[in-house]
Formats: sequence, C-alpha cells, structure tokens
Amino acid sequence: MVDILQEISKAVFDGDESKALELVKKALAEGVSPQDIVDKGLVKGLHECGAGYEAGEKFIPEMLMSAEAMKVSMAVLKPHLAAGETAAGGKVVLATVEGDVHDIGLELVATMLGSAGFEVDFMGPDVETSRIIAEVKKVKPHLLGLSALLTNTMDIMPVILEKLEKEGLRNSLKVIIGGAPVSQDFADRIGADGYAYDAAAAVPVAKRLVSQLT
Ligand code: B1M
Repeated sequence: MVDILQEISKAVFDGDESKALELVKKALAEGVSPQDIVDKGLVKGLHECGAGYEAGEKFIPEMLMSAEAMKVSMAVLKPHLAAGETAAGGKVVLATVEGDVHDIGLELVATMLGSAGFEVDFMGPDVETSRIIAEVKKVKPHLLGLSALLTNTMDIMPVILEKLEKEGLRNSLKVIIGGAPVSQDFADRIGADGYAYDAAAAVPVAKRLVSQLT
C-alpha cells in the first residue's frame, strides 16, 4: 500500500496526469482508503512540487501540470470521499478570494462538506469581493467559506468581513476560513467565526458553526 501511495505522489510531482489517474484507480481497486490516497499520495506530491518551486527547481508550467494531475485524480475519488453522511447541514457558499487562483484545496473542502450533507455553492477561485457579497445576498447561506493560499491575498478576508458587516449581512451567517497561510490566530484577529486546517477538519467546524445559528 505504501508503495502505491508513493507512486501516486511521484506521478503528481512529475505532472503525469495519465499515470496518476491509472494509479489512483488501481489503489481504489486494491482497497486503499480514498482519504489516504488524497493525503499521502496526491497532496504529498503537490506539496513536494511546491517545495521544488520554492527551491527554484520547478517552474509554473510544471506546477500547473501537477495541479492538473491532482484535479483529474480527484474527479475519480470524489464519489468515494466521506460517503454516507446524509443529514442536511445547511447552505454554504465557498470562494477563493480575489487575486488568488488556487482552488484545489477549496474543491476538497467542497467535496467533504457536500458529502457531509451541506448544500454547496462553489464559486471557484479568484472571486471578486463584490461578487461574494452579491452571492450571499442572493443565496442567503448559513455559512460563507473563504480560502486563500497566498500571504498577500489572505488580507482580503478581513475586507470581506467588513463589507458583510456594512451590508448588514454579518449576523445572518457564520464565516469559516482556511488555506495554507491562514491560522486560528489569524481567524481570531480578523473576527472570522471558524478556521479549519484541512478539508476533513472543515466538516465538524462547519457543523458546529451552523448549529450556533439556530
Ligand atoms: Co501556487 N503558490 N502560485 N500555484 N501553489 C503556493 C501556494 C506556494 C506556497 C508555492 C511555494 O512557493 N512553495 C506559493 C505561495 C507563497 C506565499 O504566498 N507565501 C505560491 C505562489 C507564489 C504562486 C504564484 C504567485 C506563482 C507565480 O506566478 N509566481 C501564482 C499565484 C497566482 C495567483 O493566485 N494569483 C501561483 C500559481 C499556482 C498554479 C496556478 C500553478 C497552481 C494552482 C492551480 C489551482 O489551484 N487550480 C499552484 C499550485 C498547485 C501551488 C501549490 C504547489 C499547491 C497548492 C495546492 O493545491 N495544495 C502550493 C504549494 C503548497 O501548497 N505547498 C503553491 C494542495 C491542497 C489540497 O492544499 O490548497 O493547502 P491546500 O488546501 C488545504 C488546506 O489549506 C485547507 O484544506 C485544503 C485541503 O485539505 N483549506 C481550507 C484550503 N482552503 C480552505 C478553506 C476552508 C477550510 C480549509 O474553509 C473555507
């Protein structure tokens, strides 16, 4: 099992989409846990790719190829992730803040929340603040989930919270934030209601926050 996860991680690191896909299907057929395939295979390979980029050994086109290998593999894994929890969880709008194109992590959050019974409105990456506010007005979600992967886009989160406040929307919903540069401490400082380190952790946090609304 360890070997196949390492092979998956390497296929993502190499940006080899078809190899990653083939190995993920094989791992599923062999009974490897879908969550392990994500965490110990796909995400590991993507993180190693990011480390290579930081070290000047990988470049943007290679990061994109790795991201694509992760995405196609995730499409196969989605139906297998956290299946079985069906209790209604509430409505959640998810967006990566403006100026930030990273959406793989948030897609994982969307998958986990969807599997846990939430009705997910996935706005995608690089969403302008005004569009997020308009969506909140339209959809009236219980929860707004914001993601940022860049240290210079995480500062948009407090701006969004201020806008929600100004529009009189802040008390009608809870806000959960996440993404690699974000922390519980940052969430506390900007007045977000919750923070989740990863997609699995987002589920109990989201449930707790929604239960506080009713
Ligand atoms: Co970018 N990138 N990237 N990148 N990229 C990082 C984030 C970076 C850390 C790489 C590095 O230098 N080591 C670095 C950020 C440095 C910083 O700000 N401190 C970086 C950079 C610099 C950049 C560019 C600026 C590069 C450039 O152009 N010079 C550029 C930015 C463009 C922009 O946004 N304006 C850029 C571009 C890209 C690609 C387009 C090539 C591609 C993104 C493709 C896509 O998402 N569609 C990409 C990728 C793939 C990465 C890395 C390698 C991987 C990100 C990822 O998908 N991780 C990343 C390095 C790394 O993370 N180690 C890197 C896997 C994913 C499952 O994890 O996203 O952390 P993650 O999500 C987790 C948790 O964070 C959490 O749960 C998720 C699942 O468990 N989470 C939440 C996330 N959102 C949440 C929301 C929640 C709760 C939990 O509630 C709502």
